[in-house]
Amino acid sequence: MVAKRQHNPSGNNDYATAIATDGKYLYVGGEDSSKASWLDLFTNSQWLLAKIDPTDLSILKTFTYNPSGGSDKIYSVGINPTDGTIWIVGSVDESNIDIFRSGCIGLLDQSLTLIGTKSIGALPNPQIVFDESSYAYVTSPPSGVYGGGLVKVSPDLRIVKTNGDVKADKIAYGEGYLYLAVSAYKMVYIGM
Ligand SMILES: [Ca+2]
Ligand SMILES: [Ca+2]
Repeated sequence: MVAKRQHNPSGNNDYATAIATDGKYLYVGGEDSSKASWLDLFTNSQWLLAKIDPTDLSILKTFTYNPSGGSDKIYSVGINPTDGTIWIVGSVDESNIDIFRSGCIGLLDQSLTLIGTKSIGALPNPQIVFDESSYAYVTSPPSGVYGGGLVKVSPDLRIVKTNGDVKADKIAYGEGYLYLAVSAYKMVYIGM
């Protein structure tokens, strides 16, 4: 290992769950529990994105977003190849009941100023990829007893197409095709 940098925003559990680069900086996304307290049983976490200098791993800037009073986290970070905007996708867990979690996109400029957000419905574990026209594709595997799917989003944050039949854990794009990695799920019925 050449270098290491730790960032510990709270005394509770914090997670780094996503990383991307625009060729100049690193962007690491995750979950920051600094908003949580014993009053809400440590469930009020928020999205955290850190902009990092790759030469010394120093943290240049951080961005937090707390869309609900529940557990919220970034699952994936993508860089728009055309304009360099930073797209963070993650979960919103208003109820703290797993099956009701939803997904959201946050769109930021390179100084980590929030340009806009877009709810993507029941896609709580979203992963993002771009095509060469800078359209984003966001997919999520099934969660709980429902959820998951695929949405195509325009560079100005409009949902242009949805496909509820495609539910994937990870996604890649190349030469006009989307490539999806999917786990096999098995429903477990207790007491039946
Ligand atoms: Ca911590
Ligand atoms: Ca929260």
